[in-house]
Amino acid sequence: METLRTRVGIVGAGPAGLLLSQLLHLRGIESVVLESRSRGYVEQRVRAGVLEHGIAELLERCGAGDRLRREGLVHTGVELLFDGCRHRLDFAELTGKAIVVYGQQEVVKDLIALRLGAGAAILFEAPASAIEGLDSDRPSIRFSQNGEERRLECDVIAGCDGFHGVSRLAPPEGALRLHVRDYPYGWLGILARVAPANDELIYCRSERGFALLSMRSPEVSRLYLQVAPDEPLEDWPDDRIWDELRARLRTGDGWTVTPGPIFEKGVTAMRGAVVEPMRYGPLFLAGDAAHIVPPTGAKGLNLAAGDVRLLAAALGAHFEKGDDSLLDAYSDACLGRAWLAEEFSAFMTATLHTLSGDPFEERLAEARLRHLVNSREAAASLAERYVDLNSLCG
Ligand code: RFL
Ligand code: PHB
Repeated sequence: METLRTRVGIVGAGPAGLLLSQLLHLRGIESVVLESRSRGYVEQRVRAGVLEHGIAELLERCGAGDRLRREGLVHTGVELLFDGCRHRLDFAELTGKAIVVYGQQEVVKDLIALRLGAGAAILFEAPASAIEGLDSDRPSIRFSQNGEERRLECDVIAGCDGFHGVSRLAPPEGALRLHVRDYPYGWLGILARVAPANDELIYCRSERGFALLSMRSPEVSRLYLQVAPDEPLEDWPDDRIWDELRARLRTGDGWTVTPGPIFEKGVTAMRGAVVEPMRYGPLFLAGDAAHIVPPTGAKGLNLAAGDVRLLAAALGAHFEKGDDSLLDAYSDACLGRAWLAEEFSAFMTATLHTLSGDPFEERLAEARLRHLVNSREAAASLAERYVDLNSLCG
């Protein structure tokens, strides 16, 4: 079997794996990225859209900011819509910071172009099948490419292969613990070729269920509807989606969303999960491989970026100075942030979704929303976590 060698073997070319390889490159540390899918597939996969203040800055600082600066939409607030009224949370005033709305697949395209432009090894259509030797000083990743089995020997392995990858399952049974919460909700998400009906995101709680108005550009709207986790997509022809969005996103003053041609739709079940610890010997988990959050808080991509920022700094100290203190602190530092994000995402989900079947819970959520728009402290607490949760954990 052909064996390759590198310092850091990275499994997965999502935002976590690609950003890690760029941050390591800037420190002069060589890596190889293995990705099971094709380049076209990962560049087209529609997912997140909100970058925290500090994560947008990180992308700029690491050289992936050209298009982000030109095309990213800087938002200094979001709106909450409930009881038929819109209420603005002014992030600029509450935190002095802003978010950037920029599609995850654009971040992925920018990072791939940057890495390949610098001659990096990103092997597409090269799925990892096993991680071996974690208890030895020669860990390796077994993968296939063009029908041939290969092995990548590494000093360190970064498991950035998402929640359904192989890395999380590689340590011996019982070494890692998985905490899971399944939410009784799903999101039906669409992309439509129509100007967003508002300049900023609108998170809406209605008696018909949650809805979210977001966007990708001045011409493309991104919208979501709360549905059942196993909702059949076939039950949602375009007209029904627009009717439901208009029924939920409606205000007393006649404002509503504008329909347009839908060119992408999908349903995602909502789940929270955290793996503890995020390290086993030379294997370090990062991003969705270690934790997932329901999308209501817009945290998944931002947590992934926060993990690899720490991991890159820790690997820098390890390879440059033989100092392992940051590597040893990696799991605890990331888990502190991951649980803060789980708590925030659970709070946003419980506050904005309806139809829980529990009238007491529904009244609590309504009370929380009223408190948010009447108390500067409550609004500021949401704002600081929405805009820059990563900065709250060092
Ligand atoms: P990814 O993006 O899943 O990438 C993992 C990569 O690993 C590859 N892979 C393998 N490669 C080689 N060998 C194997 N055996 C492999 N197994 C898997 C996969 O093909 C893939 O390319 O994980 P990463 O990099 O950790 O990034 C995490 C983010 O993708 C995720 O957290 C966000 O998309 C979550 N999320 C949001 N996050 C935000 O910060 N802000 C948002 O506004 C936001 N909105 C969302 C979201 C996720 C959503 N869905 C679809 C779950 C909205 C939605 C609807
Ligand atoms: C998105 O634009 O895709 C998006 C925005 C905010 C969220 C989740 C997704 O909370």
